Order: sequence, then structure tokens, then C-alpha cells
Amino acid sequence: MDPAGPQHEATDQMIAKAGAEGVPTCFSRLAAHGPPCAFGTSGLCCRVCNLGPCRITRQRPRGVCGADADTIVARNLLRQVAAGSAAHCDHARHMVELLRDLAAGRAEGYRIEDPAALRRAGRLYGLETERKPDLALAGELADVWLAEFTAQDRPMRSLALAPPARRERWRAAGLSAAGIDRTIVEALHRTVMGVDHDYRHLLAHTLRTALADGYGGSAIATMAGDILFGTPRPVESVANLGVLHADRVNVVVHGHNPAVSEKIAQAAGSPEIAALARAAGAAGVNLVGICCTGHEVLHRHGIALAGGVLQQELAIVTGAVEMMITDVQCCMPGLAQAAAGYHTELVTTSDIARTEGFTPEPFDGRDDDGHARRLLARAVSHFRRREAARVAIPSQRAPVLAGFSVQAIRGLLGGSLRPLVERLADGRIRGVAAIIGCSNPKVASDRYAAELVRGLISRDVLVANTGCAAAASAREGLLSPALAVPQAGPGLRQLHEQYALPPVLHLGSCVNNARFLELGAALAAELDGRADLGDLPLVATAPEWISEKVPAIGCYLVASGVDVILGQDLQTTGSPNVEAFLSRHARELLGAGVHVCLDPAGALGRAMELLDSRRARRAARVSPTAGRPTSSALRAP
Ligand code: SF4
Ligand code: MSK
Repeated sequence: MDPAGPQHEATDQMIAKAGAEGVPTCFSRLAAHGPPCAFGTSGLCCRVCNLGPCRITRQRPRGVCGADADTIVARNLLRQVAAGSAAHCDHARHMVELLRDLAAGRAEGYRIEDPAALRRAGRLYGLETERKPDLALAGELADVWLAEFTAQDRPMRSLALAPPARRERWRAAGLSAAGIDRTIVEALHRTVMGVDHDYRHLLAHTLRTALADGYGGSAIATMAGDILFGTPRPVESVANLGVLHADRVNVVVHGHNPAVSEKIAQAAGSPEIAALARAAGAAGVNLVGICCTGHEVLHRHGIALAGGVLQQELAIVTGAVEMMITDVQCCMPGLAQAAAGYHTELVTTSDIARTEGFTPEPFDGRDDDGHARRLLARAVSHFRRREAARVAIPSQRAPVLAGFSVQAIRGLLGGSLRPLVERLADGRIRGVAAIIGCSNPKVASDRYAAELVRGLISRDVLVANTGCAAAASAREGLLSPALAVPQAGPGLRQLHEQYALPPVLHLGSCVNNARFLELGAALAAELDGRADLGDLPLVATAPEWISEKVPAIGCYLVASGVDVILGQDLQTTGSPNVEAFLSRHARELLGAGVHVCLDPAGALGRAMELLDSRRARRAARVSPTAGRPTSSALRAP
């Protein structure tokens, strides 16, 4: 099966180079695989016990145990969401453990980079924050967060990050998640053969598990990252494969955990490493990022972004990468086959991630600075082994303005979200759309995301971008205000003119989708204090998805009252009942549902319909004669 259409130019050049040099990539492996299995695609394959595996057909509507399509599809989705949530939550655990170790004096070389973020988070959990040294507060907060993993009989305290009206909806629907670990363990228990077979019951736990991700794992990882490494502020940089340099030692950081990449970034800027690089005949060391680790160093340090998940192997195919330093998630094992064709050393820095062909170099909080310097020195030593004749770096690179945390947005708007709320109320801005998720070689990568983002901003919808979808926008120049503003509608142009808030906001990595929840909650609070995310003109789209983390994100957004439009089906098409639950029943229960629009024009139309109907609903509920302030009436334009 061929990728469905042309990839972006730089990506296409490297796919062609890989083909000419006989280097396998996910693109060539996809072609070799042919169409994917229809049972897997529709969710109708069950392999949770050894009576099977069972595949459901019209002739065989039940598995050997008697499970029907609804049970099997719902069970598979819950397992997917549990796995995706576990990835975000374990990432959060690592960040919290680092914070705890720092407070206890056991994390050499780390510090509280942003004390204001520490105090902000402490206040959210009701801690006394004013008369306490930073490290004491960090220790207390780490304990509170660790208890979010182990809570047994009470809901997670982090659910209080959502507006009160939303929490009441979860309570009424029985969706308030208990501790993260309990919720995810229960998801696996329920889906073992012979436990939970009611698809509605399974799907309710799917939403509960996703909430443990959104308000637990993703929000905690985001807050802890800001405390330890700084809350992002707008920073200029560049993106695409053209950020690699032919005359420098190129080092790529890749994965999701910001702790290691922070240390690598600090070491890469040291005079000692620069001197080593010069001695090796290079002009210096060029550090760039891929995937969400790339977003972490982009939005805190302005380090260039080479690409998203689909560019990881292609960066190596340039022949100009001396070392790729990976941590966790989305680091393809196929990197080893790509690197075998060049001089690139692959390194894994996480104790839980091992891949043949990767050198294990676990960072453990002891001498991480020294460890980072030693790794970079080794990367420099590989420079002499580079084959100059095989180096081909695409020229494409686009300017980027990244780093729009909610605090940064509020800062640009003069200290309050009121200017944005007023514009949402009077229709100058028609909504806020999160464009999130992966890039998938099965579809025409970037086209969907770019067309949708362009369409949204031209209709005065502010876009919040994360993960590989943000990398796609970056490649298209849509994260550059200079290039995006002329494509925006009058409302967004005026917002930029007055407040320097661009039409497309880079919110960061996958766990930073929690910033979209934070923005929604802050807008709701600014609106009238009783508002819910479901009352706001918010929508989310995942144009393409690969990782199980994306169904988890989609489910916590829906549970939060944000409609989610997917550019590709979930693996649930084998059960019309499951699909109806996610699209219609979820809407009755939570005010939002899952929609699938396979083409960007359809997605744009649906997004505008959803945003405008939310505005009309709010306007109908809050009539001017009721004496409410007009700014709280979200009118359709
Ligand atoms: Fe088949 Fe049931 Fe076992 Fe699934 S749990 S593999 S449907 S017998
Ligand atoms: S990196 S989860 S491929 S967005 Fe967060 Fe990209 Fe998807 Fe990984």
C-alpha cells in the first residue's frame, strides 16, 4: 500500500533518498504490508484469552466465550485508552519523582526553574504556599501528586482543575475517576475474559480512565514540567528537516520526557562541547528535536524542530545525524534499521525503554549533567565517520513562534483572558479549536491538518496546536505569525494587531493537551464563573492518529464537554452500538461526542457547525432580557 498522497517536500526528498539507498522506513514497510487487517481495523479481533483468538463475522457473531461484537469492540477500545493513559500517567510519575527527589536533595543538577509555577500549582491543591521555601513546597506537592496515583476510595483531587459544573456532571454520571493506578488496573481487570461484558459499562470506564489521563497524568506532567524547567513563553525558532546543518555535529532529541533533553540542551550550549566539535573539524554542535521531546525544548529554549513522528527515520536518512537520543514513546524500533545504514548512534536514556541497536544510557538523576556532556562528546567523535558523499539535507525550514502556555496567553492579553472572552462573546472570534495528534503515513500527511488550520483561521477560529499536528503546522509556516496572520480572518488579525496573539498557538507536546483543558477552564471562569467547557465554543480535531494516546486524549476531551473530530476512524467500526454511544449517547451524557470526517473540508464544515451551534445555544440560554452581561452571551455571528 502506498502512502495515500504526496508527503511534504522535504519529507518526500528523504523518502526518495531512503528508497535509492535501500534504507527501510515506516513508509516502505507500510507499502510492503499492504492493506491492514479488516478485523483489527474494525475492532472485531479479540485475543484476550486462549479460547480464541476470535474474529467476529456475520456467520460467527460471537466469540467462543459468547462475547458479541459490542463487548469485543468496547473492550478493545478500553484497553487502548488504558494504554494511552498509562503512557501519559507514567510520564507524569517520572516527573513527580524527579520533583520529590529534588526536594529531598537527591536530584543533582536539577532545580526549581519556575517558583511561580510551583506556587500556582500548590494553590490549586490548597497547599499553604506563601511562607514556605521552594523545596519544602515542592516536596509537599510531590506527595500530593503521588497520592493521585494511589488514591483508592476517593476521586482524584486533580479533577478539581475542571469547572464545578463539569465535575457535577461527572459525579452524576458516575465518571469521577479514583486514583490513576486503580483506574488503569481496573480497566485491565474489567477487560480480562469473563468480567465486564456490557459495552455501555465498559465505555463509561473508558471515559473514566481517560479522565485519569487528562486531569491526572497529562495535567500533572505539564505542571511538573513547568515547575522544573520553566513555563513556556513565546520564543522564535525554525522547523523542518532543513534545521540540520551539514557543517555541524547534529544531535537529535526524541521522545516525550523533558528531563533528559533539558540536560542535553544545557550541555550542548557549553563551551567545552563547542571546543570539542571544533577540534573534530565541525563548526559546532547543532541540537534539534523530534516529536514531543522536540516540542519541550522548542517551547522552552527555541531549539529547532526537525519534525514529528514521521520524520524520525528521515532525519537519519539525511546522513548528517551523529546521535539520536531517545527517551519514551513514539520512538520507532525501525530507527535501528535506518541507523544501520549510516554512522548514527541511537541512544535510549530511559530505564523502561530498550531496543536492539540502541545504546542503553539510562539517566537516573545522579550526575545527569556529566552524563549529558559525555554523550555529546561521543556524538562529536562520530562526526569523523560521516560519509560526506551521502549527506543530503533538504533546504526547507520554516520560521516558528512557539511557547503559548495559558500563562503566556494571559500575559499577552494584558493579564486576563477577558479580551478573548469578549471576542468569543460578540463573535469576532468564533471559537477555539485544538488541532492535535499524530501524522500517519497511511494518509496524505500534513494536507488534512494544514487545510483545516487554514480554513479555521480564515473563519476567525483561534487554533491551539500540539504534538505532531503542531509539527505539521510548523512545516507549513502556520506557526509563523508573519505567514499565518495574512491568512486569518479580520477578528484574528485584529487580535494579533492589538495583543500580538497569533492565529495559531503552539501549546506544546501531547501531555500539553492539558493546557487546552486549562485554557477552557480559565475561559469558563472568566465567562461567568458557572460556565462549563461544554458552554464554550471549543472543538478539537485529531486529523491523523497512530498512538493509543490519541484515543485517550479524544475521550478525555469528550468527557470534558469538547466535541472531537477525527480524520480517521477509531478501531470501533465493527460495533454500531459502540459508535452510537461515542457519538450520540456521550452527547446526551456529557454534551459532546466523537465525530469522524475523513476529509478536511468535511471536518472544517463540522467544526464550524459545532462551534456556531454552541454559540447559539449559549445565546438562547442567556437572553439579554434576563439582565445578564452581554459578554456572557455567545452569539452565532
Ligand atoms: Fe474469544 Fe471470548 Fe477469548 Fe475473546 S475472550 S478470545 S471472544 S473466547
Ligand atoms: S509524538 S503520540 S506520534 S502526536 Fe507526542 Fe506525535 Fe502522536 Fe507521538
